[in-house]
Amino acid sequence: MKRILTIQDISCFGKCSLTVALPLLSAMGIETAILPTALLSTHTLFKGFTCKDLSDQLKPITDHWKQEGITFDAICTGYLGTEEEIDTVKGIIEAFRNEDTMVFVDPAMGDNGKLYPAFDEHYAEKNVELCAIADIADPNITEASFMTGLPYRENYTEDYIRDMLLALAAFGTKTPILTGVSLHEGKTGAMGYDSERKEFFSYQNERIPASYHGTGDIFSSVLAGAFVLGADRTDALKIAADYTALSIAETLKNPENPWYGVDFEQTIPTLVKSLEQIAD
Ligand code: PXL
Repeated sequence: MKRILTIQDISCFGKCSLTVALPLLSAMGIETAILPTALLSTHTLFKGFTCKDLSDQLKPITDHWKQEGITFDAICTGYLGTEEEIDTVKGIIEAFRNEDTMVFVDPAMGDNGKLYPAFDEHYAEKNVELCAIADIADPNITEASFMTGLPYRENYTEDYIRDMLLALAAFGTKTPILTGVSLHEGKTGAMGYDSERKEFFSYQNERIPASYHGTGDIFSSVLAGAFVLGADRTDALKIAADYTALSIAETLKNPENPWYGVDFEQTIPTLVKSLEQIAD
């Protein structure tokens, strides 16, 4: 069985980060270790959330794992709290990485042209260092714009997305993947750039007119899981984008409290079935 380590906060209510990554990766048949970076009452778009920083726990926990000889096929990072924490997480990646470890970075820090309330531009710049050591980094256009300095646009051409991917690859990311990319009217999806083969790739599905918190976390977890299970980039993108869209459609059926997060639970059987398309 493959084994993944996922490093991000645990928001006790309001499905995102670890409460999304752990169930999804487990459902995909991947052993999942978690490293919670902070403990929040809810995600940060609720008013009055509590937050207990757990940064001082990261080194003792991972030192213990080292002593136990624990290894990972992949390491994924998501929402982190502070610039110092990014340094700690970089150290953990270096300590556990070997030539076969896949490193996935989702520099979760903003959406719709704005950073989340806990972050500023320095924090965004610091994320470049994390993306630089990633095999795959999957920011949305907002996050990529804050990291690359390219302007944030809601209406754009494919060339704008290509330029952004090349700017991300210039940081050192092997395969940057931009999420929330609409290349055709009424469609949305993702576009990536394989910097070793110098090839762009993309996947688009129907755009569902709704946007929820935690959608990026769903996409990132499933994408990482699919790659770890051996999917090629085309299949991984399709599996992650289709499952994200399906979960959004499911959430639309229940219009109350949309900020509670995406109703991904009911659609897990479809996710598991979709893994059959990964060639042996
Ligand atoms: O979904 C990203 C995310 C994760 N964790 C926390 C958040 C957010 C987005 O706001 O606040 C705590």
